[in-house]
Amino acid sequence: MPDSPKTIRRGDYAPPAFLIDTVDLDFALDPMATIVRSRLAFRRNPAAAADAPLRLDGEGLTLLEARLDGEALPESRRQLGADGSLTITDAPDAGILETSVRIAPERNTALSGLYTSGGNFYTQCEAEGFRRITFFPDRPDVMSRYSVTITADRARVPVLLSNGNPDGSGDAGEGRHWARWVDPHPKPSYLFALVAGDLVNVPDSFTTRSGRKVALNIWVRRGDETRCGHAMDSLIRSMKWDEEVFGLEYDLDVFNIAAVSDFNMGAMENKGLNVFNTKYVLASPETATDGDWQGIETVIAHEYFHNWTGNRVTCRDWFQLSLKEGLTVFRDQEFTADQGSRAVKRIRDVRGLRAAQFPEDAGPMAHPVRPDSYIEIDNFYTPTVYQKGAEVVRLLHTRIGPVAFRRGMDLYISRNDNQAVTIEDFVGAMQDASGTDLTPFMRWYDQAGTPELTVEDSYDPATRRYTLTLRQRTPPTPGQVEKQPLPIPVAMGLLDDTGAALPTRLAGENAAQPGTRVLLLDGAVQDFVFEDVPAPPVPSLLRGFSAPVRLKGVPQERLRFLAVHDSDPFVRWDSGQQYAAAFMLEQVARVQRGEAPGFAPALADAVANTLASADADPAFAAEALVLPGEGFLADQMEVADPEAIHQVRRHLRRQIGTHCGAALLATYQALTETGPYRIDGRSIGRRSLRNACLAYLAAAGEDGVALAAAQYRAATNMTDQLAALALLADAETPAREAGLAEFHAKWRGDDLVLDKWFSIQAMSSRPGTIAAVRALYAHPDFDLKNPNRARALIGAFASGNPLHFHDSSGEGYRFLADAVIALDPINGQTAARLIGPLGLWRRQWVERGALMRRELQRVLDTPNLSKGSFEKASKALQ
Ligand code: B3K
Ligand code: ZN
Repeated sequence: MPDSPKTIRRGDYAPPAFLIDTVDLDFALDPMATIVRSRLAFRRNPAAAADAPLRLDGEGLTLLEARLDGEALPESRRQLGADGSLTITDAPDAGILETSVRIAPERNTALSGLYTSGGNFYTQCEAEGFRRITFFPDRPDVMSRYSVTITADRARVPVLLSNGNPDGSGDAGEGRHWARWVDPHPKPSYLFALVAGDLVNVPDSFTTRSGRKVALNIWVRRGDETRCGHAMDSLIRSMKWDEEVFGLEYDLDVFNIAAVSDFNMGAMENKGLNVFNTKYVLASPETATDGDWQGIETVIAHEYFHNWTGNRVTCRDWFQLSLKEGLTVFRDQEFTADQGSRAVKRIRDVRGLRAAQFPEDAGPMAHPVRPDSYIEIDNFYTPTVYQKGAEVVRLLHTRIGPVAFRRGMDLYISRNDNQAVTIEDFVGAMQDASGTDLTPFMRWYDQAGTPELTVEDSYDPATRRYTLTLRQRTPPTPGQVEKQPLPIPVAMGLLDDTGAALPTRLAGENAAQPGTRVLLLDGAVQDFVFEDVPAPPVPSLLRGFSAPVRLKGVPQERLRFLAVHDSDPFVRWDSGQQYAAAFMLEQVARVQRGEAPGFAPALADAVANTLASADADPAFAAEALVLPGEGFLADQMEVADPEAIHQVRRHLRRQIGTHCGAALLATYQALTETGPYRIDGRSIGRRSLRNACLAYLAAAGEDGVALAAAQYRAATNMTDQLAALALLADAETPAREAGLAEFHAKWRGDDLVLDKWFSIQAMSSRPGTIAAVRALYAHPDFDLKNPNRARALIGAFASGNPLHFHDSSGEGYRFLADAVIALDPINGQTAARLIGPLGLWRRQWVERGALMRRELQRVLDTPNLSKGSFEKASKALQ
């Protein structure tokens, strides 16, 4: 990087100089030379400085022609900047600007802007991809009405799609045809989409509650039509749910989804034309795991819900990203919770938050939910903006209650419809609808780091008073050393020594409250005094994970008690996990002292109890059976020890598998499915419980491994087949090579399934895995240009295999850096996203940390590094 790329700061926001009321686009599609003609009706923004020039973003565009109010613009009146932008000098206060540019979609490997995949055309414009298609003020606070005409070869490109409603089509002569689309709703440029090619559609329809019939289509490659049923079903359920729960109805005549196998992320909510990674559309029992089915439901819902939270009401600038993302994740979480088990959904979401967001918040890339600055906005589509952002929305929901929250949503939408707004507008609507002062909650958006919550308590038998002292502290994060206390809603209850709930009455209250109540901790330390408590109670805190904090220091015996007795399923699950984690960390310390790890009979008892009552809720039982992951344990340690953690976890899995072998086998056998594959929550739960049992049995020894091999051969669905193959991939057995070879031969024609084959090998704990990963990188089926494939190998290894990634030779780090350096010039966005694991060097031993830094420096020293990779590597080194 010759010059350091520019940092964009939130405080520097200024309104756009010009607004664009209408955009008429005309595409003549061709893989190597697409011509994009644009007609913009512009006018000076009354809210901006009166002398600012008309500046349009552009990137990699070849300008063919520019006309202002019908006249060709002389070169003296237009400047092409080094950054690719186009500036018009002495622009009138209003007028028509026409430009014509040439682009080459076939050469676009960055998959941002207009690109081809498998010979078809697709776009991706969020965050700043529209400028790679045409000159435009490419920022979300410029909202315009679009009409789009597409012309292409009829035989090769029979389907022509864009946003909004269809508005005519016809013959264009010379074997070409055209179609026109009009979107009646003003939108920012990042929501523009075009999809064209040889695609087939799976049609359906939805009638809105006001009686409008909406045509639904999922567009896929020929041959994939049979795998769209679940996506369509999820879409229809999402549309209905948003009407019922939020009163929000769809607002166009058509809703199109197009699936593409080359895509930088999961999916994109373009108005009326969502573009999806095939991973989140295509599913059949033979090819998709239960996790994939659930992922499809979540992502379909998420993108659909953006139609209101994101599209109709959008973000003023990219610092407000969580305004649409945190809120929309909250909405998709609520949707899924309503479809099945709310408790299991909450457990999974918290597991995900702790696995991805907590480490981010404790590392060099820690940033507030609303960041203060960025170099490349694509780097900020993070677990903090999405998942922690959703937790902050949930805090508000908990604080003001569901009725006021719904009123707040109505108010937010009615006040801000068709506008680009800020997080203050959202919190302000919630405040006005609830009559509660929510200004202190803004700190959750602007302060980075995960607060630690500690508890002390005391009981006075003479006065029958019980005092709960809650304390909070947020550790410093880069650039934010001083932290303020946050308002933390703590959902809680008190239990007597039999586990029965005690009614609670705080000093000053007239009546006792039964069940769960919410305490608001809003200072650094606060006492909550409960009256009339008959005996020393056990507090159950943070029910339902009422705030994204680390609850610390709860004694082991209380955790054991809560794991069995609490009425709140989240606290039962979490207490079990915290108990196991504390025990495992003690064993890690033993291993570090050169001693053998021990075993706690309490863990075997817990497994036995879980199995005994598993039938009531198999999905919950499966969650409770799984030991805390290696990453979660590493995140609890000041300085991680990946080898010792792996050794302890492996040891405990073997011990549990041995001690509880009979019960595990009995449960395993009782859950063997006979009927057809079903995708309801209970069937999924039964499969995950059965596979959790199998994992323990395989850890215990040969018989279990043989059982896995048998399951692999007999499986009729991908969930069971892959679960068994992953166990084999970790074991020393001839069934391993045979299984992997057979799987590859069977699925080599199916990209999404083949990704799984790469991932399970990348995550294997066997010795020699790094060499195996290098060999897979050179495999003929590996394709660095395909983001799914790159993530399936490189991402799975770096994020999902701490044991080998942190190999003391530094080979794991070197592999990752090599891959990032190779990928960066092809697709900087996907390369930058892979860098993260190298950033956690401070949490490793000094020697390892030095090796990690060396690789980061090697990335940073690469000539012409993308600004996204520059930002990630340089921040990681700080
Ligand atoms: N809004 C898109 C993400 C775009 C990422 C750009 N680098 C998907 C989503 O959150 O719904
Ligand atoms: Zn989103």
